[in-house]
Amino acid sequence: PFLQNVLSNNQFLNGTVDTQFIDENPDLFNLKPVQNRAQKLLHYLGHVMVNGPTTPIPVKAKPSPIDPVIPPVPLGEPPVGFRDVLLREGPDGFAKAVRAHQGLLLMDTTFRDAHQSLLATRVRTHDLKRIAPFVAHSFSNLFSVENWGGATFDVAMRFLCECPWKRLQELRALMPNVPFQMLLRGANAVGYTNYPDNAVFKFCEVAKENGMDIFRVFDSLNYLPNMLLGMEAAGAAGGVVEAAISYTGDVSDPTRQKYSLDYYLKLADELVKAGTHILCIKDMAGLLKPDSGRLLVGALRDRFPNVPIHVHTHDTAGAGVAAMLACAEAGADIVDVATICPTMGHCVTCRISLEKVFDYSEYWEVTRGLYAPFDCTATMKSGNADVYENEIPGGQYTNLHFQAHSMGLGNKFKEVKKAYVEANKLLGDLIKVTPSSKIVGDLAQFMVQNALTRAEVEERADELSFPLSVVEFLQGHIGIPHGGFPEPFRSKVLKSLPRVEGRPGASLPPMDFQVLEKQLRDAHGDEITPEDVMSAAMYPKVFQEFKEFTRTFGPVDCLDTRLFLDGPKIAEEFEVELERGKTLHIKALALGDLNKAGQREVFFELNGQLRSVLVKDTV
Ligand code: 3PY
Ligand code: ZN
Repeated sequence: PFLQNVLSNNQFLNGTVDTQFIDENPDLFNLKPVQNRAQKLLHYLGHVMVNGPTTPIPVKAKPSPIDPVIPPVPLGEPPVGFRDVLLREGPDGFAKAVRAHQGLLLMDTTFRDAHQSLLATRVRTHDLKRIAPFVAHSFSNLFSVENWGGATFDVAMRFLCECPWKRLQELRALMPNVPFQMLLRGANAVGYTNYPDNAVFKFCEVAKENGMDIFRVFDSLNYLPNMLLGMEAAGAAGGVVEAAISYTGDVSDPTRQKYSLDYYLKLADELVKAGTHILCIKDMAGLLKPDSGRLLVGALRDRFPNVPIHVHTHDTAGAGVAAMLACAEAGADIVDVATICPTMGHCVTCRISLEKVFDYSEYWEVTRGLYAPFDCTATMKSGNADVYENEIPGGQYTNLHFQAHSMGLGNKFKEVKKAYVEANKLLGDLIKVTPSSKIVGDLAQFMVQNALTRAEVEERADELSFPLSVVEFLQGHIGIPHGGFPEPFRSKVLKSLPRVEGRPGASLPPMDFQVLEKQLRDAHGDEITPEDVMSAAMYPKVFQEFKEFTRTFGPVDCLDTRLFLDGPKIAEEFEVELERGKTLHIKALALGDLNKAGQREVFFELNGQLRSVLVKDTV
């Protein structure tokens, strides 16, 4: 009868009970842990004011001082969208409706891949949430919004100190009408290595429960058994399966036929046979030239008249829009666009209001300014057609550029790109996308650091200490590349090291989620959710650090991005909404002198009361 604890139970508070009452009412001690979120956030802000941001900053630039304007959104529910079709008809009916739709459909990648490539994946849930209702109301006829998976899962916890699941839940509530799409790295789920099969299945199940709709499944080597595993996992969870063929080389170049039209068509046959709802060409490096797109998509269209075709590209060399329009003419049903790449405005054929696109672009243009410390344009001033030669995928292209830049060597990037080409040849000309792209990149950096040419690496392969990722790749840890492993290079590197036969996940023991959950409860208390268990399953160490960070610094995802990255200025007043109806009013007052213990006291006004925090000065 009593659902109140000792702090709220009237009978208990009035003292009209004896001790037997306590035994009979265990709810009395159902006490929530003390919530001192406000003090924790002050601690965080003080820390940033004294020591600078907690997240590594690749560029010496400050977040812009200009605040984004959120365009107005009408009251009431957003209009009906494709998600309503999906909920009504299920994945098969949804795919039919997409194929039957007259005119080109768009997926907006602004919430995931675009900022993964241009802003080092750093866009926070805070800024996504603010514009989400506008997207739901203004772009209700989108095929989907890609807002999850890929690198976002790891980066959310590691660098943004926020929960990736919470992002999904909050966006779902704000955008009920537009399908959500995620990037699933096949048997690597949202990580960089193969996971046990049951982890991939469970991950998809929990993602679907949290509101994910469409799973774009790829494998970094286009290794069919890995792709099929990811597709099965997404399908078993009740998701829409979008099998994605990663594209490399150039189908229209007769001199480059390792990845020929025939290769892509045969792979597509297998994926369609396996029942994919949608077929995707994933051009992660922006290599698909208009003519090649026309050839490839045209051939797929003829072969699979009933399967929706979706094309993804990048604009590294500046030919993205032309390629997408060529693919659309050749029969693609859906193409990917973004507003922080200049492509959405170009695809005006898609019954999307130009005026709304302007408002959307303006929001992102200003919001992008907040992420200046991560903006690739700080160091990369233009597109570069050299991507046709080095084939580096979008996210990695900007990453490697940042790395070379931070070494302070302007020419280093050029050198790394050249080494990347050579490393790729050494490894047998791979498809390059996470994680195979990282393996090629690691080998390239190894070659640059040790001033080794390809011939030297080949010759001395049995004596060099290669990066672990390269050795594990050759052992077969992520699958088997098209055309097999390079010999005699592989044998020289591996010598007697064990080789994985076939699909790596098949030989991994299943993960015990009950044991994992118990370990997490022991370490972090009883508030562990099924979503937390999956975070820990994917990234045990990152999750552990994220929980420890939150225990110290509180829900930093509630802070505005400028405050999160740069902290407040002295005398700055601002508000932090912890949850609906619970807002903190904070003013930064002063920064104390360094004390003998190497600390500074930072003074704030919190809801009209003086508060201070002691912060160790580590600068
Ligand atoms: C990822 O795996 O994160 C990608 O975006 C690949 O293109
Ligand atoms: Zn991409």
